[in-house]
Amino acid sequence: MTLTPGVDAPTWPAEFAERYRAAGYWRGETFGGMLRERAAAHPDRTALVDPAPERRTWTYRELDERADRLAAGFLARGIRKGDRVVVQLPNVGEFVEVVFALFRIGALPVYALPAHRETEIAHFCSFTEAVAYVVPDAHDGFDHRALASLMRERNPALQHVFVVGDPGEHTALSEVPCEPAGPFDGPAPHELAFLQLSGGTTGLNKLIPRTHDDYMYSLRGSNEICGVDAGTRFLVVLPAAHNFPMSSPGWLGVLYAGGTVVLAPRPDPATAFPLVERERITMTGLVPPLALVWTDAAPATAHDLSSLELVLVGGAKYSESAARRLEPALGCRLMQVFGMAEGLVNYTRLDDDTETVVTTQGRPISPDDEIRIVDDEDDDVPEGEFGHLLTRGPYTIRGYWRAPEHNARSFTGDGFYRTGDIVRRLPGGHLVVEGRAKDQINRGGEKIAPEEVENIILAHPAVHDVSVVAVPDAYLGERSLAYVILRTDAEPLTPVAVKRFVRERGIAAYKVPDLVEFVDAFPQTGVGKISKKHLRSAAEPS
Ligand code: OOB
Repeated sequence: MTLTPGVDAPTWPAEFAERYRAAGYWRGETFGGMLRERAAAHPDRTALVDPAPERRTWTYRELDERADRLAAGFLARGIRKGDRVVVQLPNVGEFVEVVFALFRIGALPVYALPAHRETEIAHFCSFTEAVAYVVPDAHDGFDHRALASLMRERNPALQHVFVVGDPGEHTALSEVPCEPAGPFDGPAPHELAFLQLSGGTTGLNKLIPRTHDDYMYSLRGSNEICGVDAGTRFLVVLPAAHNFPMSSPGWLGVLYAGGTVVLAPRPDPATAFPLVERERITMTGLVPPLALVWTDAAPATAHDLSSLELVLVGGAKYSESAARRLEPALGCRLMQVFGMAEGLVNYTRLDDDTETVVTTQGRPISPDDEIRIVDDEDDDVPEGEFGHLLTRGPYTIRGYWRAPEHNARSFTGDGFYRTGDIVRRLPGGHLVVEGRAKDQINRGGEKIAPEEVENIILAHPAVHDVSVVAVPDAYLGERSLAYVILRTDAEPLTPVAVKRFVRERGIAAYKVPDLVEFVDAFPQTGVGKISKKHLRSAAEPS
């Protein structure tokens, strides 16, 4: 089955596509072809380093050959162009091998995060009708093989489970590779490359269909802005499946430029600082809470961090005071990045002055990123004032995958994406993120859709109603608080029991409410709906 954008999701109208091609943004490249070209140009350069438990390296030639052999193995097992494959791997070399193998045959990785559990994985498998699921044997004390068995039982379309490590009843990934029979009938550049996850506001994650053409442009633009070249040595600290460490400029950007990608198994300074020293890391990307931890730990470290040239910080609002401390502590440049898996990415620039870098979230990659800042009626606000950020451009999707109703709400009639962010624009074009209109919790860069957690808590027999809101937190920026109304006839519950109930339902740990409070009633809005704004302000420390 061939999946083209436009069939399963709205795509760019022809006149926009023509414009983006004519401007040189979409150059007709594919990821499979990109790796092939790099391997031909500099076969012996190191592409990838997986330092743990023992150091493994891949040259560009080795990565290319490995992707070919895995691609051939996937094909031999019946995985075809357009098929969806849920990939849930931590930061290990196999992650990069697997996604390039899938790119090469045009099967679509669906990027699950290592923290996802039964609730999320069941949704990805059934909603995408995935034919395969790729997992580690166990990670962070969780046995992924057992979850995979459950998914196979429930999803007849799910034919294969490939395991990195001990496969149990499934197939070891190491058994898959075989000799390619001939050239692959790969995807066209305008076709889909993968499905990325949206942060989500309503219930379960929406899926974001990205094409080879559009994503490749965001990489090229990011590389230019960040100064990525063949000498870049990039440390992937955040989960490699997330859009930020993948493409801003991320491991894909660095491979595009012929640099070296090093995968950190964990993000803490005790793990990352020795890697920075040993691997002579020049660049990395961090969410604000991690940037804080690194900033605090750096002055006392015995490790040599002098190779670091640039640290990108994004995913959530980075406080100005924390931003001011990063450059002196780490001895490198800071760049703020305000991006979204749906497309638009803003960066401060290497030649911006310090004030701009610490007080703004940057400006868009492309001259053709269209930005509108509007009021509640979709009318443009006066220049410099706050409003809702809408955007359209050469690497911003025109719609989620198989979600027509949601698309009607999330996009304007003329194709602008409603980001849900409240911003204002400075005269030079830099954006300042002032807040958020969407019902989402940004817990240190990890996005939580309150509705998803509310639905789980509502399933508890003692719960009459629930509302999950964000509360300010000095370290994470925001934490989650569940206000719970118990049934009048129910036995009293404790906060711990509510949290345990959520955890036992099988959901990513970061979505389990940090705080639980029992109340008799929620504050009401004028139309009788729960007023989250009210609940939030009730929770602010006075
Ligand atoms: C990144 O992507 P997502 O899809 O996980 O989340 C996007 C949302 C934005 O709409 C915004 O609400 C928030 O995350 N956000 C920021 C921010 N960067 C992202 N809010 C304030 N300040 C920032 N610097 O988070 C993402 C994707 C690519 C690059 C960087 C981040």
